[in-house]
Amino acid sequence: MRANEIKDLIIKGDAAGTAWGVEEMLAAGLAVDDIIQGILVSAMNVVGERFREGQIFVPEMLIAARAMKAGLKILEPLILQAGRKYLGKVVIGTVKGDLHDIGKNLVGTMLQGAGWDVVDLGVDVAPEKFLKAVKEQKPAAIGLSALLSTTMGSMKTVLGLLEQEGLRSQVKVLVGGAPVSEKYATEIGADGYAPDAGTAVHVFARYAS
Ligand code: B12
Repeated sequence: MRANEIKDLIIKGDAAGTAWGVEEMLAAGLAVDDIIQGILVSAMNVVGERFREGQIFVPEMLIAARAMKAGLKILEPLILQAGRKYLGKVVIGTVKGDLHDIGKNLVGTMLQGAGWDVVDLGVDVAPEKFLKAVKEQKPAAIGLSALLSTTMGSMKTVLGLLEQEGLRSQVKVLVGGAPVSEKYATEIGADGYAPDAGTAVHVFARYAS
């Protein structure tokens, strides 16, 4: 099977075919990162484009997401087997009103593989819930994910709440997700931004204990 054929399986939402294709790519010696970026993420970008152009709708996007998750599941043990030294604790979550979790999950898995203890608050996480987690878990950093331009504003609310509660200096705040940029991160006063999970591992590493 070729990379493009697997991309087509993801776009069509064939989860079993995707999983099988990813296994075949691994057996052929392709690196995990290349499978993620070159095949899985690339396929989801096509799905996003087609949705934007009105060629497909939410149900198709949803089954494509399921296929992508099936592919990632095959790769997960390989990402986690790294077993490096303990780096500290991070809290991650997708912001309020936002249900996209593939990117957030991938960042979480890669951070775990790098040696972080990852507390995942899930999706649609209210700012108050991030605040509560900072108080209770005392993480070195929190990672906020947003995929919608209508929900990314919630990141600023989280930063404001931390400030208001006198906790801002105790925790680093990293942001990411398709509509988020380095410029936006600076604008809202976040400590860091990463465009993908691989870069996120490097950015979080700055705050390791
Ligand atoms: C799959 C998908 C869905 C699935 C999500 C399933 C799931 N469980 O996640 C479903 C069908 C549910 C969905 C719903 C919707 N979606 Co949608 N979706 C997508 C799609 C196609 C792929 C997203 C994805 O998984 N990408 C793959 C992952 C690996 O990439 P990623 O998420 O960007 O994450 C990487 C980086 O951003 C970064 N990162 C992510 N988070 C973080 C956090 C930190 C701290 C750091 C450092 C880095 C980081 O690292 C990640 C890994 O490399 C995108 C298109 C796209 N190209 O993004 C549209 C897209 C995001 N969706 C869109 C829209 C409009 C919607 C809906 C509003 C549609 C509707 N009319 O109902 C709803 C909203 C639902 C809601 N309330 O959240 C638009 C958003 C437009 C905008 N700018 O606001 C997009 C861009 C499609 C488009 N081109 O129009 N969607």
